[in-house]
Amino acid sequence: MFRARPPTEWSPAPGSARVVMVGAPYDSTQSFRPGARLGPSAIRAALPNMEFYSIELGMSLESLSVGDAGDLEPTSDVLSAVKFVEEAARELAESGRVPAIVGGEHTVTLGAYRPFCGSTLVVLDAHLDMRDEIYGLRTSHATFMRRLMESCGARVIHVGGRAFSEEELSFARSHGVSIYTARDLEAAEGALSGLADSGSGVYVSLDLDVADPAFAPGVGNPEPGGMSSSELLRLLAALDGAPIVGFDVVELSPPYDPSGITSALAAKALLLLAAMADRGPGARR
Ligand SMILES: [Mn+2]
Repeated sequence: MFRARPPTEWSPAPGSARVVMVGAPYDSTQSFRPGARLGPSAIRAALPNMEFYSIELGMSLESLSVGDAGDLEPTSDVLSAVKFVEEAARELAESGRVPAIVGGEHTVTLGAYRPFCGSTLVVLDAHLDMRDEIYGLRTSHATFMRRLMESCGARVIHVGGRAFSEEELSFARSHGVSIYTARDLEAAEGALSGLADSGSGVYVSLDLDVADPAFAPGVGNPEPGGMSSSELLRLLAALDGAPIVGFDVVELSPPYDPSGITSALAAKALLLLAAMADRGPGARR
């Protein structure tokens, strides 16, 4: 059993739920604005205050059961953080659950996705995070996608991007990443919608900075020119019916979210993803 702090009270015990959230309170490689380690607490504070109805799915989510396994053991060592997340995700997957990893910086996806190597990886993010190295680190929030693709050979669909370096673009192109930028949301919706018919599992990684900073100011690396919260929820809902095997919601930085709008968006997105994962494939509205 992975080591975690005691769960909070908002949801049923992990015992009965198919989707189980795990807090990954790490941000030690953050290069700009720290604070993502406080993300899990902020999402937990927002969750019970959200209305449990989804206009995107056209259904009430009141019967949705999401377990909460608490937060993983704290560490400032990035490789340990990735390992802790991988252990938790693997254990949940092996017991037939859908892990919902709540970050924490985006690096946690490196561990969260590993049990699902071979699944289609849908990443919603302003950034590619495919540098080979940054500030002397080979495993960081800005390089983890490259490490992931090197070790897992994932089929990646990248949505909402708008901040790329030449190095990253060249790596992405040579590795067959499907890129739908912040200007290509309609095409992205079609691609995500098509995953309902995919045979393999789908893992979804949501970096909240994919939304415009006007809608999600509380992130580590805000990047103007992103989608609205409404557009984000609509895009996520295009995954309804896809075989979602796991997902994460990352980069929420509560110190930069004084009004709480970013944590509200994070909680809403988490509920939507959990509802679709809980319904499973073939449940399209
Ligand atoms: Mn990002």
